[in-house]
Amino acid sequence: MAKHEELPVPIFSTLEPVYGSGSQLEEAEFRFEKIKSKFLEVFGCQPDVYARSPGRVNLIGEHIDYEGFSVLPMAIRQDTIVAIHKHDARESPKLIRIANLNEKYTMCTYPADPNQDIDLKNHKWGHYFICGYKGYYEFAKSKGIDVDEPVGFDVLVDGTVPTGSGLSSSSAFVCSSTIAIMAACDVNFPKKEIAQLTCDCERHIGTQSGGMDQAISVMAKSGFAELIDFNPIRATDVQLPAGGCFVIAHSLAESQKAVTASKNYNNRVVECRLAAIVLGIKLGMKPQEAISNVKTLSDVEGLCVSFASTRGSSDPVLAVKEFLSEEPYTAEDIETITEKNLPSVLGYDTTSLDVLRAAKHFKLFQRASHVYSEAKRVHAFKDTVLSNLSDEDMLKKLGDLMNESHHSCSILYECSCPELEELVKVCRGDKALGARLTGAGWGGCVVALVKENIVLEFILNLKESFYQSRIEKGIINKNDLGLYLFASKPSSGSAIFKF
Ligand code: NG1
Repeated sequence: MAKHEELPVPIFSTLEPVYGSGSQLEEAEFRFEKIKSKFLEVFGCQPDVYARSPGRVNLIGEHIDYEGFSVLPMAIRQDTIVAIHKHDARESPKLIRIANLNEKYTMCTYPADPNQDIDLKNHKWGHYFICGYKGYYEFAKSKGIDVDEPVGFDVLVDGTVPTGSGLSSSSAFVCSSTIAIMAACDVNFPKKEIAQLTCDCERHIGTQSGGMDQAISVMAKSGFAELIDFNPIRATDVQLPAGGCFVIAHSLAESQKAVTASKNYNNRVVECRLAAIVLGIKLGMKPQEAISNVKTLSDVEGLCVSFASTRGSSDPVLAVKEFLSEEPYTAEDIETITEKNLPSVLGYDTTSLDVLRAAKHFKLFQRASHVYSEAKRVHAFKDTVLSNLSDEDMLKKLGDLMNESHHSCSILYECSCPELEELVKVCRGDKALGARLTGAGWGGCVVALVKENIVLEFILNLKESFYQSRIEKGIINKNDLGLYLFASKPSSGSAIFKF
């Protein structure tokens, strides 16, 4: 039997396989009816096909996917649905019109040219669909698929993943867009190829993303978290222990990842790359060899482990401690080691040049220490789940690993913020076994591991101790609390609906 990830995205003619039964199914039926009638109202026709992709919560393994290390997320039930109608080749003008069920997002219109540039300086919500559109054409071209002349598309989007929350609303949108375009063009591919393709698509928005979010959104399986490996992308089911439940709570600080990329997300990608090159050189590579061949910390992990073995250990952090300075590096400090200026070390890549312009210094020791230790925690998490420990002990150990991960994100990677710190503290005070920021950070959500039998009490306490004052200040509406604070079970991945 073909492996789950080798199969194409499933095509369903009813909602049950994805939305189950009961109130969740009723909600989904209502939602699809609304999408259908809004589509008719805006575009005067019915959608040909619908695609859905879920958001995700990362349980452990933060900021290491772009360094080539495995991560452990699960899909959540909140998702993005994209309804699409492909125009006939004779119709003109050939435009892509993208509307949203939420009227806060006004219609975006783009030409049908798949080679168009995305105007990154003028950020618009519709850009995420165009990421999928451009990426799909590039992929089809690279596979030698005969794509017809570009035509117009009418598109309606409805998303329930809270934006800027670290739950990857952006990937849910990019994945559902790409899959909707594929479905409208009558093609489908193995999920693992779509996971890679959608990761490449999302980079058109200007972030040097790692691939975790797209991989879990496309390949998730109901009831399981997934251990995601990269190069090549692979997903292994992880059955979480009984008696535990993950609660997701929004810090109410919105993280604007694409807008702050040069100071935050892309800055860390560049710092890791520089740390890897410096380690490579210190561990015996010639500067030019390291610049040409070392892209990520996983590329020099072997060298670091060999060094550690001379000290009777297998921990790459030993090499970090030996060869990187705790003091932040200036550009000049690094250039002395690389014997080349940083723009050339980074291949004059535009997003990296933006990082260099915005950075005062580079914390190579701290970033590399986080990445190697976090990569180890992911495997410790998976090994704990597979161990013979009792459910009780297993949950405690998983909680400890989540707490350690948060500490590392906060202190070494500096991707937390005051609201996240407060919320993590409140969760731990309210009997969470572990709590950590999830996703890119700098705002967004916390994920807390809680015993199933106290989930309701935990949520009520959190409401009192974190959200009530914010409701009173008018930061959020009391009736919207369910969007910001909820328990989640692992949901299923992308799907296509043709009714
Ligand atoms: P968010 O911003 O939470 O969707 C981002 C990246 C991930 C990963 C995490 C940090 C994108 C689409 N996603 O997630 O690949 O690097 O940060 O672990 O950029």
